[in-house]
Amino acid sequence: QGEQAYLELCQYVLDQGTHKGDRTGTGTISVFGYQMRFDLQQGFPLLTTKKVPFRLIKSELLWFISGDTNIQYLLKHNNNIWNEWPFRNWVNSSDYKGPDMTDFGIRSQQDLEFKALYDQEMARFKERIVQDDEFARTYGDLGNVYGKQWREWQTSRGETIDQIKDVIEMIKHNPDSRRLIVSAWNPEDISPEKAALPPCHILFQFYVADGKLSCQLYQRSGDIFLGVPFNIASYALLTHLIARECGLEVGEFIHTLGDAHIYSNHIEQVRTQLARTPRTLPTIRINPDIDSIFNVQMEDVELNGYEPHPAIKAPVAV
Ligand code: DHF
Ligand code: TMP
Repeated sequence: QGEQAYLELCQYVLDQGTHKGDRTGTGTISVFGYQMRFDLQQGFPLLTTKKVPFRLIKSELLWFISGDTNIQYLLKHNNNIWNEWPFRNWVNSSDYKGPDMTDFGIRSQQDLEFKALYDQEMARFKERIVQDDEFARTYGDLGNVYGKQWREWQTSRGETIDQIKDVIEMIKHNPDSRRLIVSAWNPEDISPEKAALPPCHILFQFYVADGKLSCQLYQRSGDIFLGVPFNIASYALLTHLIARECGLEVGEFIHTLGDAHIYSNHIEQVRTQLARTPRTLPTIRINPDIDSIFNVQMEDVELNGYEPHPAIKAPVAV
């Protein structure tokens, strides 16, 4: 069963990982280079050993596919997973006049009084992003992140490339191609001014054999407890959507990780999860009337038979 591959990764990093500092100052246990395989015929790989909010994975993927990079879309879908990064740009800007929010990620975990202040500023920020389009344009945009790179890659000649549209055409017309690739990593675009967070899932490749579509992702950096469960389900869903559009069955999702790490403040949570027994994987159903991946709406993707263990909370490292 697919979930086992994830639990083995967790155990492997706990057993074999080295302590390593990181950009956020949190500290991690980390390994370099790891691969998991998920047979998508065996069920949809949404973890059952903790509840993973599929609704958030779905709206994030539809946001990428639409080419949008502004968190206003996510907030309108009640999705808060990307708030911290544009918020950081806002509180570091000269327009921000509120209380000092330096290192809000770490401080809000250590200082309850500060956390109350942070929660209040974050609530104000979110409200303004939703209500004030002008403010959202300036402070809600993550820059050159997935949506932009997938749908409107900027070329040096000032043109744009729609990598998703192109790869779908290639899968339909030249399925044996060994160049079925979408890349999100552009060395020109990784400076903090151009992207709030340089892409973590950098490159993916499709493969067609025996009427089945497989997908392999290279992820340069993986937060094993929080990000990776989302990433697995997100790419599995993308593979389902593209397979359906191309008249193919689903094959495997292969997840290749570079720096695979467990943050030091997630270790207890990982141990709790490892003590649980995986359940039957859910399945997904995509509305058969959908003619293009670009027209998929939230209600067109339905998750069935998901009966996970309870959610496990953990702070996200900013
Ligand atoms: N930074 C770090 N340090 N780790 C990440 O996983 C990460 N992921 C990003 C952006 N930056 C990141 C985008 N994806 C959550 C999951 C995925 C994600 C961001 C955040 C998260 O916090 N998940 C919670 C539930 C959150 C909620 O219910 O709103 C979880 O328990 O899965
Ligand atoms: P980094 O840019 O210093 O590698 O920090 C990014 C962190 O976010 C790192 O812990 C990996 C994590 N991450 C994921 O695991 N999955 C994701 O989809 C994203 C956006 C981030």
